[in-house]
Amino acid sequence: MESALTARDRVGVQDFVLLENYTSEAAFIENLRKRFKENLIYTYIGSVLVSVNPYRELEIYTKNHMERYRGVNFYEVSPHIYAVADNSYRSMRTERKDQCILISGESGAGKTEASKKILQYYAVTCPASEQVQTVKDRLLQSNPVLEAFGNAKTLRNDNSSRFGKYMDIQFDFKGAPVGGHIINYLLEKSRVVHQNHGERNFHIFYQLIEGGEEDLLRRLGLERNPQQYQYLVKGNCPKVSSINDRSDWKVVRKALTVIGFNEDEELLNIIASVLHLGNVQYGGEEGNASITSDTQIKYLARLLGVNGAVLTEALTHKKIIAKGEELMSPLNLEQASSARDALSKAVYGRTFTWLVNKINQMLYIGASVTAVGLHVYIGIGTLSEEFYHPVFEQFCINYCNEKLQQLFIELTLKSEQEEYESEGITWEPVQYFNNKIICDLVEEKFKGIISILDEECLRPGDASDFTFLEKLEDTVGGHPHFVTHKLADGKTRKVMGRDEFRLLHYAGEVNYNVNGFLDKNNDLLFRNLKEVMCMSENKILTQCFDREELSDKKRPETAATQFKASLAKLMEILMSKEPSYIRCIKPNDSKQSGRFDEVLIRHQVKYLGLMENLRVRRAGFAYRRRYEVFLQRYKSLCPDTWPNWQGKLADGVAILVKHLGYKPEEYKLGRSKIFIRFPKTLFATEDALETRKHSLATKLQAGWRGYS
Ligand code: AD9
Ligand code: MG
Repeated sequence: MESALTARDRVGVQDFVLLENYTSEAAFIENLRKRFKENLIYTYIGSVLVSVNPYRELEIYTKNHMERYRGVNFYEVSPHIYAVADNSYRSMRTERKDQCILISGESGAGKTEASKKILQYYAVTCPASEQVQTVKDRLLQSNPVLEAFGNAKTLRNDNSSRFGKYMDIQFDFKGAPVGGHIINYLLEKSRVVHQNHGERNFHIFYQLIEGGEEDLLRRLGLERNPQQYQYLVKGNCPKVSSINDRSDWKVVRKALTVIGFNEDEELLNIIASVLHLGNVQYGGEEGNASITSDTQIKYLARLLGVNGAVLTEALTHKKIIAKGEELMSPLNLEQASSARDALSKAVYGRTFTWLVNKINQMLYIGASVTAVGLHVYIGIGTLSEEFYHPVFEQFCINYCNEKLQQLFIELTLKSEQEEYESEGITWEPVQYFNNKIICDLVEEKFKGIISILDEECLRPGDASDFTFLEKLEDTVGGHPHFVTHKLADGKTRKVMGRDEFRLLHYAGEVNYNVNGFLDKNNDLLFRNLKEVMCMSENKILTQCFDREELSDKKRPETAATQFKASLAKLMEILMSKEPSYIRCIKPNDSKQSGRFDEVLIRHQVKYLGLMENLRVRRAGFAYRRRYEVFLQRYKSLCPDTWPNWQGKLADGVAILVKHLGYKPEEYKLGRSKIFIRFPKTLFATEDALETRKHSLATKLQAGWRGYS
């Protein structure tokens, strides 16, 4: 097939493996920059897609573009996310093997947008029947709903996903999407009660206040002014220029209908309750908190379907069981506020999980249908620490990134090795940094950071964030990837705080402040607050707060341990699939189009492990292509293979490369592919092709018709 590439598509190299100076980071970044200036935001590293956020709408996502990428090979058209989507889809259909697409990158790099483009591609290009159309619609509509409840405006991204997401789409034997499933990870619940300056709470609160109909707001007891709500004023940022809360509200309402929701009323009651809870104020004596006004309690009692007096008591007292007897012990002001906030976080967090489960029920296809799956995992967050001190959540996120990097290393190396083996080519081992040592430091049983944290969380008595830090120093102090202010000779490292520890991640160093680690890991909700919620008449909350939880004598698992377990499960799922990768890069911190901030980009290239990836990919052969594709493209350069080679493909390629003057050390012939070691060999062949085309065109212009 003739190449559909234009001269503009060829700015720089469209696959980094073709970079002459492939170990040079400067050359790598220069290639990205050149292409970015031409709005060529996509570039490959072999089969990995690197994407730079353009921060402007490009005309590259039209239906025509979708058509252009259907059924074509990577090299025939310019790099595009549709090529990745199409390739995974085709491999799934032809090889009947589960695929997964892993999308990673820092906050604002374009992960969510990338996943939407993939979904849209399938929605448009996959076959559909009426029933399938419903699944497609629901899949597409699950996005605005999840974004309303799980996304928020942060300093880095006006629409930042504050949770990790794993989405699974199932296809039937005809290749039509017939079902789906979503798993959510690590919602940033603390945002419900606190936001940094310039940031907002989750979108849904503002959408409801700005867009909610008059009657609805009256019923919920809400005012049309976000500034009235304690949970919405912390970041001092009620409006965002790129967001229209009012029209988004309409979109979300419609999406809920398409998905097939009928618990709207209960859901909105919960959202309003969280706002009312935030306005519950405490007064009274220092050691004995009382609620200053019962306005909120009245609304809460009605909206949550609980008894107001019982709720009031639970918000000001703690139930303790001493010698088999239940006692109510009063809370002081600080304890009461944090009990209230814990309740808000629990209610919101569990409602979010309920929402995901509800969407899953609507996407469920029934166990009887056999289907192959395509999975999209969208990684969470970032390693950087420019804007705030990394805390517990960041620790979890970076741990997740370490695990994903490990998966990436294992799978990339594995697939390289497998390809060489299946092609009958000798495997050449590649040196690389294996970050397993860091994963172990975090997750190892008994000795890892999570185990030590859990131990401190369970220890009664004087356990605190500081004793946790001390234990860390005692246990992992000598680990090559762990650092604190203490030096081996007993002196102090001045650049580090006494409440911090530093981890040397594969991508760079991060200092974590231990403040709040124990509380967040415990994620405790006082028993009497749980009891109140278990008595709720709100249909959603009865599913979120299970009475069994109260009778369970065992301590609930800590947040970090739960996360570790869900990550392990995720890794297991991903390991069994054929992976594709999309690595997203954010070009600048000001969300501007056209600005290429080299320092920021270099940092991301490093922590995404792109140079390492390129090195692995190039360690053996820069370039490989199936015989038929290679022959088709270059056969005109050799009289023996032109116009049609009749013999075996491998023989044709052997004759062709001999004619082109390839030296034996420059290439190898496998079972179905040719492997070329250096890009310059291929470039020379490409040049020969160009020259030939050019001379042919000149001859044609001169009226010469014959050709031999
Ligand atoms: V976060 O970790 O959830 O905070 P993401 O998901 O990586 O982050 P997102 O996809 O939300 O980032 O992209 C941020 C913004 O960049 C979007 O709201 C768009 O305005 C912009 N963006 C991202 N990708 C594209 C694109 N392909 N074309 C145009 C884009 N704009
Ligand atoms: Mg996102």
